[in-house]
Amino acid sequence: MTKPLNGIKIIDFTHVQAGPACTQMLAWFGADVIKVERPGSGDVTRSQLRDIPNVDALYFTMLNSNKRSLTLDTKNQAGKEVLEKLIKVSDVMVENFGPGALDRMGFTWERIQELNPKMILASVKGFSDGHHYEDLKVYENVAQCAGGAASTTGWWKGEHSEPTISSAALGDSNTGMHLAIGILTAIIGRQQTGKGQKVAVSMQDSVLNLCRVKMRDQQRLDRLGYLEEYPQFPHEKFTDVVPRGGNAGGGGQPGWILKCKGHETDPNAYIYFTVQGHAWEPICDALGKPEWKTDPAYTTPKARQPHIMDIFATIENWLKDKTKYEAVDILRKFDIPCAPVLSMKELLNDESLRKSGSIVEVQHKERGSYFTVGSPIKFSDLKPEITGSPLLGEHSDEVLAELGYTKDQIATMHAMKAV
Ligand code: CAO
Repeated sequence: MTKPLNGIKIIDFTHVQAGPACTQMLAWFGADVIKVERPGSGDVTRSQLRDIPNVDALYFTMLNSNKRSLTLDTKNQAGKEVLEKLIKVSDVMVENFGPGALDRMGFTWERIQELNPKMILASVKGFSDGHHYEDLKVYENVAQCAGGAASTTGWWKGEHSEPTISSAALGDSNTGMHLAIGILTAIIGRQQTGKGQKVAVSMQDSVLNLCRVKMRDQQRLDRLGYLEEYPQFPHEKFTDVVPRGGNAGGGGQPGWILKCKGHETDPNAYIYFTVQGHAWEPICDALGKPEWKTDPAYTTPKARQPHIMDIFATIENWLKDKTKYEAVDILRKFDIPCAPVLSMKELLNDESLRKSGSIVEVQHKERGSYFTVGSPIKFSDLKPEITGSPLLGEHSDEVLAELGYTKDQIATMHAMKAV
């Protein structure tokens, strides 16, 4: 099957998670992604958090499927020449090195344009160019703190009321997804102008883009002095900054995580329950509380908010003899927005996710089979086929031959440790 990005050649000069997540997605959609890695060691995630000795870690395999691997020492003259040749024949170069690393290697944006004016250079950095922290190296959790997620996530009182990190990769994979949108936009732009351009995404900006409802709330708080949908309202005092809202999160509808049968022994025996305004009557019906439909203390969101935690406690009481699955099966009949809290084990074994291709089993030359995420984007005319990640340097000779190097020249480069 031809894929929409067939014919797009990408130099994948990325490592860890943010950059690799971006290029992996483009590879799923048909791009020829050549991962350029340092000879001998490669992407640091190959050896991080290994579960099998001397075999590429899942950290690597789950971010680098559908790619080819070329080892290249780009600080060595022969290695630099290979990269130059590759730049001349490629469409996109993606990198997420520390600030200035590409320039220090000799591949400034000016030099790249000289080599190939059609080249799209896509970069991830912790902070945007010109930002007062532009020199900082950044990992996931640092970005979550810098982008507003940590200050607005977690509990606002009690023993664990400090800013909190989400396990979702808001800084890494999320930035990679933003970069993928930027690259595709630049490819379409190039069809109009014939010219490449530089696409830059910062991790701070990408986190902030996902935290926009909290920026909304800051401005509402500045004006009003309170936030009516937060659990602090109306009994507690607001300060001048958006507070952490516990499990209310950022939604406009009051909601909470509620205990179900078995929560004493199962850490995930919970559902998320949303009290959506117009679903109030069905909620009363589902809970067997028809009197709430006419009681003025319950009929409007404003009337419910002062005792919303008591309402959640009543719902928890209703849930105590139901598993999370039983509860959702009842509530779904009443059109109430809710879901079970699912563990990674449950997700890995979820038949629907396997069927839709959101979780796939792939083969790896040394590891055997493993599970990885498939495309979360579904198309009517494209079915991405997910393949195992490449071994370090698996495609070096193949890529060098495509660039016109002879067998002898390739052997010399190996001897010089340039590849
Ligand atoms: N051949 C030769 N040298 C290579 C090479 C290759 N194939 N690949 C990388 N290098 C060199 C770089 O040129 C750089 O050298 P100098 O510092 O001497 O110029 C060196 O390796 C280290 O690169 P780095 O700064 O990117 O690596 P680090 O481990 O110190 O930092 C990270 C890692 C992620 C903090 C940093 O890359 C970063 O801030 N990146 C931008 C933000 C980002 O993407 N972070 C998220 C990563 S996902 O969690």
